[in-house]
Amino acid sequence: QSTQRWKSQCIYQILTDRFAFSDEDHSNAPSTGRMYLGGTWRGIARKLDYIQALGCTAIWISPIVKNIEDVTDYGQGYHGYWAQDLLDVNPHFGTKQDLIHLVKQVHDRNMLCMVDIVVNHMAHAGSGEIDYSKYCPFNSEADYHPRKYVQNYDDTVDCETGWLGDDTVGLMDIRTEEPRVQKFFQNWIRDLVQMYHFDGLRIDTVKHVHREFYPPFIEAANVFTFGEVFHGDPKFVGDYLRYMPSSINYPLYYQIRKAFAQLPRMSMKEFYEKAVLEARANIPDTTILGNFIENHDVPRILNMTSDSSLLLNTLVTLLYIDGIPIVFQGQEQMFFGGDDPENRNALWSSQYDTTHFMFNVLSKMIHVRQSLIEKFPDFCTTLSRCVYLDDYNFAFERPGCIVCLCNGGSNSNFQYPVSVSVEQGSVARLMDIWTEEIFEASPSSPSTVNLIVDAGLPKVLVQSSILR
Ligand code: ABC
Ligand code: CA
Repeated sequence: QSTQRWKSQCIYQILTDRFAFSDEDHSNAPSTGRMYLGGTWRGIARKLDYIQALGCTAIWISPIVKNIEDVTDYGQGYHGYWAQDLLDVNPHFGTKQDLIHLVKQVHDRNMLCMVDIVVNHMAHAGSGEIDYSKYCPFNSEADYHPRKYVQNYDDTVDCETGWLGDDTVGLMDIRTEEPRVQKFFQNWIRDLVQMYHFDGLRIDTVKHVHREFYPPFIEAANVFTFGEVFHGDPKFVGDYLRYMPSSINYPLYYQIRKAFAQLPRMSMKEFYEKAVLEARANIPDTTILGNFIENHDVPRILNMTSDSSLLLNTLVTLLYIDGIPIVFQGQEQMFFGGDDPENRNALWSSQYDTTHFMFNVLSKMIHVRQSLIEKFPDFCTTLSRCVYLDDYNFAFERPGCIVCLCNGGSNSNFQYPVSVSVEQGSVARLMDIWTEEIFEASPSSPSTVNLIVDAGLPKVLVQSSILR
């Protein structure tokens, strides 16, 4: 039932160092770069109103363990992925008490908390000799694979036993195939989840640990889990889903990029074939995947296209297509940074503006989604059904709504008929969530409404009772 509950969430991805300060906002404080900037767990707890105003019901926070303190050419471990001590927390983010307090605050609001974790590696700055004694618990050379950087991500052995990173920061690859190491991790995750009462995990670098590691690990964690399988091929990702409940949806991400954000844009017919049909053919349940259009590893959408219609279409896709939507902090303030670290700018620079146009657009879409889930309990488990498709338009139905996507851009206009299934005995009244225009379908079934797509904008039409 934990999985069922996760399916109905809208997750907000937080970079703990770059979300909020403990005590008050300093909108002019530094907000870019590769050094710690000062965000904390208390800061997150203080800003839960903001996240709830947006409509998100769960948060995903950065890895919590103590990282190496070195200042490297890639800066500091502000993101949390450069572990040194798995049994201690990152002092830059706060104390154990602060973290317990945060999760409690989250639960008091009936929200969920997912924690990011890394089992693949610890980190070492530079190419020099390694002082193993400073690592916990893996404090001997024998705990790691020999230093040899991953060359070929498509070679399983290289990918699983090689080191990520380079001579600036080497990610010391732990011998996760050894039973004693696995035993440690199983106890570690059980204790960690119990101590802080986390509701879910996001497992980092999934491709870099052999698959058999995961089932007993996830069983010990005993909470819902997304794996970060960084790969665009649904077949590749689907294979991992035999070992873990869910994955971050990179296959969908790449198709969204190709259809809306990169030139030449692929047709919506191809989008439907790849993002919907091919995904379903390879992934047992696409409604369980973690959908995103931005995260801390990829450029933001506005970095790839400046067309606001296309941007809005990606957001509508994120929120209404099969799967669990994940909003990355800053999306609601129209951040536009490119590759890391530009995509990781701190949110305080936005002054947490809840009157921002995009904050309100997103908030509306997220709240409508939540209302649909309340009214139609099968919303989250029902696959979208295509009701119209051409080169530039793809419309689909999910319980209580019809969603129209268009990738013609803001200079395009279209008109097309969509047949609406009319509930027995009643007349379907569909309302556009933006214009509140009503589309009435007559009881003769199937009946058709004529849709006008203005300026390439997406449409969300819901049963009118949803908006009341
Ligand atoms: C630092 C600097 C960077 C610098 C880098 C060398 O070092 O910040 O500017 O370029 C953490 C930090 C990073 C840091 C790294 C390394 O550590 O956040 O700032 O980069 O020190 C996860 C996390 C990520 C985290 C780590 C490490 C792992 O989300 O934030 O990084 O704990 C690979 C891994 C993946 C990892 C990702 C960053 O790198 O598999 O787990 N993410 C291909 C490969 C992927 C590869 C990806 C990106 O490129 O297949 O395995 O991800 O390098 C599609 C294909 C895909 C393909 C893409 C590009 O094209 O289908 O397979 O992905 O079509
Ligand atoms: Ca490994």
